[in-house]
Amino acid sequence: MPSGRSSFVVVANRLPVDRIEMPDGSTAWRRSPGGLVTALAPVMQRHRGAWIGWTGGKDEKVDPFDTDGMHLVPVTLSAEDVELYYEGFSNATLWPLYHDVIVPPEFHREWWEAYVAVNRRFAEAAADAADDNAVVWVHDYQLQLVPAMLRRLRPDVRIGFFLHIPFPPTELFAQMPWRRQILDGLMGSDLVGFQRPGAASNFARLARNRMGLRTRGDRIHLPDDRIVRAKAFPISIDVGELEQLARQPETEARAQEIRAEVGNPAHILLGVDRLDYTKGIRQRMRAFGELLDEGRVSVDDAVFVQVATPSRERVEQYRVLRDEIELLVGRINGEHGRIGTPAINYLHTSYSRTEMAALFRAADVAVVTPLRDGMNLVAKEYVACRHDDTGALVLSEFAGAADEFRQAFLVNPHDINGMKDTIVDAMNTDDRQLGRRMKAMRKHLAAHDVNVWAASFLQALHADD
Ligand code: ADQ
Repeated sequence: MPSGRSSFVVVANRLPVDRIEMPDGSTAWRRSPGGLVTALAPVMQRHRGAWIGWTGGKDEKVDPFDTDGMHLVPVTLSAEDVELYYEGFSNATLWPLYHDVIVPPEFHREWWEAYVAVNRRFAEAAADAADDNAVVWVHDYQLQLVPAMLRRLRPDVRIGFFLHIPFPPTELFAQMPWRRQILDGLMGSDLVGFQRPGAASNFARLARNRMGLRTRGDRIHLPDDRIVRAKAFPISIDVGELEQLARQPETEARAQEIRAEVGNPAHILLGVDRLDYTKGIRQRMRAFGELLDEGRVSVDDAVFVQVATPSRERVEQYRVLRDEIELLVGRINGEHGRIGTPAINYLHTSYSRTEMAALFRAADVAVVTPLRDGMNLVAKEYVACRHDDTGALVLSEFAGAADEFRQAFLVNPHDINGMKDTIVDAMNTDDRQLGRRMKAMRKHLAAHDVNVWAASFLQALHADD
């Protein structure tokens, strides 16, 4: 058995740091923004934790290093690994299959082989980093084979797996040529966490129907008497940190400036997404365009701000999507915009947390309309920033967040007419009613931040039943 080092090991596709180039040409690492690392950092610090992940570069060998009280262990990916394992199997096979085949998943044997090889590399790195009887927490769809591979190498460790994206119904999952291997991979875990209860039951149903296993409640019984539990643990954000940022006078000043820059309309509608076909950006733009066509809203009183972060630009479907959205936005602006007042302010860029908080403060209506989404943190970020109980959240019922935010203006993003009516409704609802809804959502969010999420997953992983 390898000599272990950390009693707590996180395994994720990416390390929780971004590379920054220093003026003298050297490289430094800065902690990435985002809730996952914020939630796990204290646990990591308490347990001399190790984090296994990729740096994001190609063919890059970086020695393990320590930062922020975490021991980081980089896994090297070759240019070919990036193309076959990451862009291919992870983002052009698994991502579309798990998101209800909005675009057709591609099945290629050489992508699968690279996925197996890279998963093995991560599992071996985890086996080397884990102390005797350590707890290992594996994250997301890129690493579904790691639990079983790791268990074979290190039967002593306790293994948790969390899937950040949806887990599809059995009829869709069954399309996967390597479905049995993926189920076997996940069954190496002691606990498999999902965003929504429906995903956990999809998984249990597959265990019964495809693997012939007995299930009872959230427990799946394996032939070797081991038990795998499958349960929902809805992820969240660092509510306190974001709310504090939103309360800063500079953030409020910037929010006012943004409002002025878009012409101080009565209503600012906001969309913030990675530019991904799962996010329903096109449907949302169409709905807003038709409202303008029909004269139900006008550029004098409503402006849409759509921030679309560049994403996965080497994957064909993402390039096609970007062209389609930009064509549609151009057409709507050509028909309805005026000099200095476009109907849609479209920004294909990434922003700092401060600018994001200012945008959330500036927006009267957040329009979050994914066709399918594991959770959707943008919905939670908007609610966290509305500390004065103002603002309306239009939210797709196909986002995990819809389970928690029942007081949002819920929509089916495939139903363009329904979405149009709901957007108009959200714009016209009176402040008292909006305040009641926002207060209820904020109360729920305050009691369910990302620390609660991490603690409840780890507690369940430690518990025997
Ligand atoms: P994503 O699909 O990336 O996450 P989401 O949950 O919305 O989706 O998180 C996106 C994050 O990026 C948010 O924190 C948002 O603020 C930030 N972001 C988006 N656009 C930005 C921009 N232009 N500039 C700066 N920041 C921007 C996956 C799953 C989700 C699940 C999360 C966490 O697809 O369903 O909620 O993981 O588990």
